[in-house]
Order: sequence, then structure tokens, then C-alpha cells
Amino acid sequence: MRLPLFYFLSLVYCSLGLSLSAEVEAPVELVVNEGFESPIGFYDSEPRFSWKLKGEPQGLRQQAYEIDVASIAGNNLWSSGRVDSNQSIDVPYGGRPFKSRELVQWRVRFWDQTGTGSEWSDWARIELGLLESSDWSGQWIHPLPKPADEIEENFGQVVYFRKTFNVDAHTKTGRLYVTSKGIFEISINGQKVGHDAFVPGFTDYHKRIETLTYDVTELVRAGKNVITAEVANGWYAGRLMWNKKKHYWGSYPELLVQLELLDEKNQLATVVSDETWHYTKDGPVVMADIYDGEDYDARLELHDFDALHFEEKSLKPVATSPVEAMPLLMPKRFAPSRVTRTLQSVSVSRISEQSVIFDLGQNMVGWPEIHLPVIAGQTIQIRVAEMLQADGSIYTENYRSARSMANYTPAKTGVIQWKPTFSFFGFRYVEVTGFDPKAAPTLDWVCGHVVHTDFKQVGEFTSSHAKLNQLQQNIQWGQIGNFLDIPTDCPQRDERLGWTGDAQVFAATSLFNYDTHAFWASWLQSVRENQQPNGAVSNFVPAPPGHAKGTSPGWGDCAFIIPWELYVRTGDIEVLRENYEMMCKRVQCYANASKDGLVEFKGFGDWLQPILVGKAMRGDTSMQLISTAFYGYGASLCAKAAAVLGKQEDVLKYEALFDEVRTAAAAHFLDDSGKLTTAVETQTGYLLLLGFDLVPSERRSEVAAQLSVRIKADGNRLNTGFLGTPLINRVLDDTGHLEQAIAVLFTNEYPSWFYSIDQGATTMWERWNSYSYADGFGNKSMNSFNHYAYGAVGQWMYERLAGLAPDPKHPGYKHMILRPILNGPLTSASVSIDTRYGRASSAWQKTGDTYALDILIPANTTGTLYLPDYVEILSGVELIETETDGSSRVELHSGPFSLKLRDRSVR
Ligand code: RAM
Repeated sequence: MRLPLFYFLSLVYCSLGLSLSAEVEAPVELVVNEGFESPIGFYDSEPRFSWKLKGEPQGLRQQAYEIDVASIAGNNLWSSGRVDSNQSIDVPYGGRPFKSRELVQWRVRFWDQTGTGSEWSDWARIELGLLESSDWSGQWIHPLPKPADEIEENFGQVVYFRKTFNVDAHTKTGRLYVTSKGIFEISINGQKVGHDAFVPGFTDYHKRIETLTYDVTELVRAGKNVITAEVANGWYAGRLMWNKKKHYWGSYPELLVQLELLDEKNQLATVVSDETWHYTKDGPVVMADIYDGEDYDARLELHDFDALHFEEKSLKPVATSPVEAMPLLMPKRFAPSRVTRTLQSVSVSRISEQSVIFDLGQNMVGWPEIHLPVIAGQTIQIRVAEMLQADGSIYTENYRSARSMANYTPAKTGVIQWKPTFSFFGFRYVEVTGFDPKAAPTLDWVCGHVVHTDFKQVGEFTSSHAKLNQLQQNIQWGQIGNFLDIPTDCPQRDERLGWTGDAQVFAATSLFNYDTHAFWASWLQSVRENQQPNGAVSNFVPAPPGHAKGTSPGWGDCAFIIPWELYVRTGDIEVLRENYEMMCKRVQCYANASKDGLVEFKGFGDWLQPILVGKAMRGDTSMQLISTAFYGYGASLCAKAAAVLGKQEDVLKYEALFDEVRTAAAAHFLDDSGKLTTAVETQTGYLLLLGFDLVPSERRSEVAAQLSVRIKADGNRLNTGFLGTPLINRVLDDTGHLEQAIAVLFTNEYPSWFYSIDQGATTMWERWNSYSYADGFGNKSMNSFNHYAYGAVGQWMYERLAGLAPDPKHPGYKHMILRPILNGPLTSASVSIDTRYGRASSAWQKTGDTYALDILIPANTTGTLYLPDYVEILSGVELIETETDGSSRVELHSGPFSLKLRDRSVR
């Protein structure tokens, strides 16, 4: 890689005058793979190591590193030796592969830009999970196999499993390896193991089931113990795909347990699921289903089920099935879902003597919890809703056939506290009926537990514009509401599926807001498992057996778009390695159906384009244009990925393919003036061609001019659906139409983001007008109030309004591009993101004709600041390069920078 001379000059220059202390602090935040900190139950026998440099980032760079890996007893397993490299993320382990259960430790030290070495870091640990199915000596346990009536009989009943066991000696280390077909909660001696929800998670259960590892050292005791588990149908055997059918993968839940206890003398005792376990289905959860909620009858509680003295006579012995080669049993490679916060009710309104509605103030996803007075035998009915009707009652029609209700029948009169944990709900309002009518409802009767994949928030965006800030909030709520083990389209109706189109449009934005690196890497494994021999990828993943169909352009293309976005934003090359074949196969799927560079697949079009000339929902953009555009985009990404992976032949092959598609697309879809030749001229038609670089450079401005005219004719408002919306601001901005990019975002008119905010949105909506004060609710058949796709505009807000973007040439923010828009409708904007190197930020504020611009570049990274021609730099940086168009460019090393700028155009 060759960098221009000024780049080095500026680095040298900037490092002059730095007062470097003689002591270089040891690296910190040691993690493996996609950010795992001293994991137990880890999935990868050959991990990659990452660390952060500590201390003032001012000019701090790594010149060399050394890694040591040792057994826990201290025997060396691998040493990298001193490696002259600035690489501080994803350094591959080079020793022999680790084995299942193996516990190892590693540490790292580095040399800074002056050649001074740091101390060694603290040791970090890695403990492997059970890597192979053959590591499991337990058996699947389940209710007696009466498959025919089982299907009839099992309407979502939870299975309760139990086993007592003896432990001879004090346990030094206890590990519980566990998984289920269905979703489980497991306890030892009455204490729930872990805080996870919906484990093991949602995969194609015929191909791969994720397994969990828990540290249970503190839960087991010498002497008698009891282990109990509740397993519900979950996605495995419950309802899916908007119909009444259940049992797509199997007809009843199953459990697999392996408890391994090591005593002080290193003697191993193992307790596994086998024929010695017992079960019942006659427990208090009489029905639990993802779509339909949960019914709990406290009169059926199994008293002391998890106590030693419980009489097992009322239980039946389990049936068993062997662990087979398929499905694969593999450690879960990202965090499970958990409660991440709890919302309190903000208001309560009584609708009848027996019924009240609580408002949590925010559309959310998870569990409502009740804590209120009840009368023995009188069922409490809990119904939820995202919206209220005009008369103040709850609006549930948009849930379609999802019952989304929970019932609790108390055994005694008194105060109860309960939440339905084998189902999840998308809601803001909770209607409660059937409580003790003598009691006056209070706000603390109901709260909402927010449940989603447990990832950290890493990004923040804020500005001087209240509605833009609300939009950012809505984007974040849309994300946490729909990242519950898989990326769902929506969290509330009878759908909640991993729609691939929605996922690909939102992936980049999602990676900014939360640390979704592991989440996406894991879901991509499901996408690979789903890919058909012809390269097609389902419209949603995981897809139940027999439903893995679909080639819709813009949907299955998640196969090449998400690996690339993930690579650009994390710098993780392994993502490309793991997915390269899938990326190319998806492109081949187009190639096989193409003729002279053009292709046409059926599909969802520019889904939910708001203002239509033609067909409902699928939009007016030509399917041939959409298909060809994604085909070309796929070829270009395969060429880029091949270059990163050093596959030179493939680079040439995919570049040639991209050129062929590009030439064909321009010739076929554009007339001499750069106008679309398709039956209907749509914004998205232009956006896809320009956004995917399918217009020859010399024609870009004339095509962009046509797009601009089109948008102007549409009232300077967007008329785009799922495929066009993520591109509209970026393309207008890139092609010199910044004013229009700003206009489409900052309008309150329908269709726009602010329009839904003006109608009360606290999340992203499926449609721009899912609801309006004037016209009420949109068509109930397709009207989600929590659909993250349109939140894809976030990317442009962070990268341009506040001005911080990754540089695809130095991915993972190793080098970043700072290019804030200073003269738009904002007077301030700021963005920050915890990158894998440390926190990066850009914040600007305008006062009169001056701007303060504060930038933070993490240690061991660099940035390039671009400033438009209308500002001059008064102070804060040196070595400013002035471009021919009058703009300025400044190369920045790591560190904080405070710039003062002046607006030249103001006299
Ligand atoms: C809907 C989903 C999803 C969309 C597909 C085409 O049912 O909600 O958002 O991608 O259809």
C-alpha cells in the first residue's frame, strides 16, 4: 500500500513536541474474536487476539507487539515473538488448536512509535466450550414419544424436567453445558442458572443448535442436589410464519444437559440428561408460544419442585434420543438475549371497574410484569398494544393472528408478581383486567422489561435539532426491539422473522449504534447454512424446513452486503474469509440467470414505496433494474473482498463481471440524457444505479441531475421504499445535491421520517404513515410500529451530519474520514463511537460565523479531516492541504484536536 508523502510528513510533524513519558502503559481490554472478554464456553479453537493501547492517545502508535499464550498451569503454548506491525486487532493465534473445555491464558505487550516497550498486560483467559457433538455424553430427553397425539396434545405446554444427584466432594469448578430444542430455563437447587432469555436461540434446528456453558461452581453443593428445567416450544416447535401451523422442526421440546464437576483433587463427576430424569407437562405454564403469549395457572404450581424433598412419584420417566452427527451442536457465538433495562409506567387510565391501561411511554419489546392485588381463581388478563385507538382502548389489529396476551390465574387472594418469560411482546401499552376491584390501580402495578441480544451501546449521535434527536432515539429503539437473537423485521405480529432485506439495509447503521459484530457474524453462519445449491438465500433466515425459498433481489443479497459492511466497520477479515464463498455463490445465482449483463428476478421490489403509479406494496421500480443493480453491486463487492483476501484471479474475474453489468445497465436503463428508460421513472431506479456505481463516471452528473429533477417533481420529498431509502441521502450528497439530501430529511411533510415523529412515533415504523392524527391507522395487515428498516438513514446522519465514517481502505476505523456538513440546518452535531481501537468522536458547534470542532482519534489510528471551501481553519491543526476546489484536507494522528473555524462566506 502506498500512502502520499504528506501523510507521513504530517505524522512525523504531529509527533514532534509530544511529551512521551518513558513508561508505556500495558495494553488493556484484551478480547478474542468478535469482542469476547475472557469467555467461558468459547466457540473457536483458533482465536484471534485484540487489545487496546492505554494512555493519552496523543500520537500513540504501535510499532510492534508480542503475544504469549500459555496453559493455565503456565506452560507455553505459543509465542508470537516480537512482530513489527501496527496490527492490534484480530491477530491470529498460531499454535495448535485448542480442545474442548481447554482453559488457556494470554497476554500481550507492545512497542510504541519511539520504540519503547510496554509492560506485559494482565493475563486474559479463554475457556473453550464443547466444540463437537461427540463431546456430549448426555442424551436428548423429552416427553414420552407418542408423536401422533403429541402434536394434537401439545398446544404450547411447557415441559418440566427434574433430576436429583449426589456430589461426593467440594466442587472446585462446575460447568453446565446445556441446550434444548425449544427454549429453556434451568435451575440448580432452586437457583436459576444465568440471566439469559430465549436460549439457546433461533437457528435452523435441523442443521445447527447452539449450546451454552455456565459457571455453576457456586450453585452445587457436596451431598444431594436437584436440577430442574422448564422447556417451552419456542421457535423450534411453536407457531411461525403467520399461520396456525406449529411444529416446523419438531413437535415437542427436548433438553440436553451435561454437568461437569471437578473437585479439589481434579476428580471429574458428570451428570447428564438420560433416562434417569423425570418430567411432567402438568405445571403452571399451561400455554407458551412466541406469537401467542403465555397462560399461567398458579393453582397448578409444582410446589417444591426444585427442593430435595419433592415427591417424584407424580412425574413420568423421560424418553431419550441419542445425540447424532446432525444437527451440529456448537457453542453459541454471541451473547444471548437478556433484560437490559426496565421501564416504569408513566400513566394509568381506568377503562372499567375491572380494567386499566398502563402507558410505558415508549414502544418496546420484552415482557410486561404485573405486581398487583388479585382474587383467588380470578384470571388476570394482560393484553398489550403498541398504540391506542381514538377512544383510548388498545389497538391490537396490527398483531394479526398473534394473540399477544398473557393470563395469570392466582391460587390465592393477595398480591402477586409475575411476567411471561417464554414469549415476547412488542408494546407500549398494557391493559390489565381482572384485578381485585377494591384496589386503586397505581403506576407500580406494571413495568416493562426490555429484552434483546445483550450487546453494548457503542455509538452516540446528538444535534441541535430536537426531531433529529428523536429520530436517533427511534432508530436505537427500533434496533433493540428487533435484535432478539436474530434480526427481525418486526417484534410483535405473527411474523418476527429474520427478513434478509431489512437486515441488509440496516446493518451499517446497526453497527454504529451497538456492538453487533458477534451478532451479525453469527447470523451470517445461519445465512450460509440457509444458502441453496444455486446460491439463492431465503427471504428470511432461519427459514423453517421446506420454506427456504426465494431469490428476491435486495433480500438474499444480505449474503454479500452484510459481510462487506461488517468488514468495513470492524476490520475483521475473518468475516470475509468465512463468507466469501457465500458472497460469490449469490452473485453466481444472478449470473446463471443473466443475459448480456442484465438479469430479472421476481421479488419484493422497492418494498412499501409510499406513492405509487402501479402495483401496491412492491413499488414502481423495474424489477429488471433492481435485479441488475444488485447483481452488479454483488460483483463489485466480491472483487473488493477478493482483493482483501489476496485472490488475484477472482479480483480480475469480478471486476470484469462488474464492468459488464455496469456497461449493460447504463446502456439499457439510461437514455442519452441520463434519464431512466424504465416504464416508470422512480427515485429508486436512479438511486440504485448511482449508489451501486453502475453509471460510468463521466455520466454520473447528468444522471444525478435527472434524479434531482425527479425528486423535485415529487415535492423534494422521498418516494422510496426499503431499497431506495437507505441510499437517498448518501447519493444526493455524493453527487453534489446536498441541499436536496437535507431537504428530504428535514421535512415534516409526508412521506418523511419527521412526519412519523409528528404523529407520535417512538420507534421506526413500517410505513411512513402507519398512523396519522388525521387519518388514523394504516392497513392493519401490514402495519408494524417497530420496523427498523427506515432507520438506515442513521448511517448518513453519523457519517455526514456529524461527520465520522470508517475508511473502507483501512477498515474498522484504523483510518477514519471526518467530513461534517457544517452549513445545513443544524448549529451543532456530535457523534462518538467506541471503535475496536478506542473511542473516536467528532463534535462541532456553530456560534455566529465561527465553529468549534472537536475531534478524537483513538491511539494507533489516523484520520483525514475534509473541510468545505466556505470555512477557513483559524487554529487547532497544522499542515493543511488545500485542494483545487478550495476545500481543505488535514491528516491527523491519534489524539484530541480542538479546531476553530471561520465561515468565510459571512462578512
Ligand atoms: C414483510 C416483512 C418485511 C419485508 C417483507 C417483504 O412481511 O415485514 O419487513 O421485508 O415483508
